[in-house]
Amino acid sequence: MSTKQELAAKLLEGDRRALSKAITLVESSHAQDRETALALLDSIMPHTGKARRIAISGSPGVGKSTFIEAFGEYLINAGKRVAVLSIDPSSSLTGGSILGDKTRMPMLANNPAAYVRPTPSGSMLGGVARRTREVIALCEAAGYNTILIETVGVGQSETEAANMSDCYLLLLQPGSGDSLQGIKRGIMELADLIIVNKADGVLLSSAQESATQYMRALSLMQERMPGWQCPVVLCSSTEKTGQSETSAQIDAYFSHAQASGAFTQKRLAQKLYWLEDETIADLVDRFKRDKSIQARYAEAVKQLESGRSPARIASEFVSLLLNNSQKS
Ligand SMILES: Nc1nc2c(ncn2[C@@H]2O[C@H](COP(=O)(O)OP(=O)(O)OP(=O)(O)O)[C@@H](O)[C@H]2O)c(=O)[nH]1
Ligand SMILES: [Mg+2]
Repeated sequence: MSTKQELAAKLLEGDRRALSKAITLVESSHAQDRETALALLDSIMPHTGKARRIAISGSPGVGKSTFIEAFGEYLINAGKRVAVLSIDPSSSLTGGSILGDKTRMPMLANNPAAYVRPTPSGSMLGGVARRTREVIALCEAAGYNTILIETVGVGQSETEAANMSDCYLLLLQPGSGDSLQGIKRGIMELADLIIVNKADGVLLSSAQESATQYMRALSLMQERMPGWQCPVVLCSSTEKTGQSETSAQIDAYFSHAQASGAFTQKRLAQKLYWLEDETIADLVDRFKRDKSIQARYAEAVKQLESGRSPARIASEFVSLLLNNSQKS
């Protein structure tokens, strides 16, 4: 694969090696790779956007990876091609949990109809989710029509996942009595579909009880999409029950979103968000890489010590950056 065109052509044929190579390219932190990555994204854009993008969220240990393995298998048996990605703010620091996920998803990791994204190599610049959007586009261009995005269930990754998916699945634990108390209302408000996982064995009756509680709580919340009352589904990812009900609810969700226009609206809003976020992240990258700004840093520290306003120095830095980019 010597040229960009060849890489794009192979990617569009669904070639896995080309997809891996393209992912490595967009995740590269080398400034010189960025232009190639952008050109690749330009050429594949017309072939993106047709997949269902589904976020899978829930607190650590709730069973997200096991759910993805079971549900992914169900989807593949129904003729879908499934790509599995993860948003993990720790991945660039620790080597990532997706390595672990590959062993937790043995069927998907070895199935030709599935692609489990490898651990991002090296540290990624910018926000945690920045490159995941681009990886989604690459997977879609390679013919994956269902994108499952696992999030780690904490903080920023939740909103990032909601910002790049069409449908947000929240996995919850069965729990008796006051199980609702531990769940942040904000997270529940993001959900388009709630799945009570581990509805098996000794946990089955408490799962049923929890489902009733969640439904009651949801009925008091505002609908996230007009006309869509977030359903609650019972599921066992280890016993492989509840996958067809999950799939039926997702189908119903997409039918409703498409018929009402909410789907198109959301996709456009997400593209706008992508544009803004990427503009800011790109500016930050350029700022951090700019040699003349780096050269002025030591001097700036001295100026701060002698009482100069940080706001003034920041404004000078920005002018310098803009002047430099005009020259280049
Ligand atoms: N009984 C039962 N156990 C399950 C089920 N799904 C997952 N588990 C178990 O729960 C544990 C955690 O599962 P994971 O799939 O790794 O959970 P996760 O949410 O991906 O965890 P993190 O990625 O670490 O946040 C494992 O021991 C699974 O075997 C289920 O449906 N029933
Ligand atoms: Mg996991």
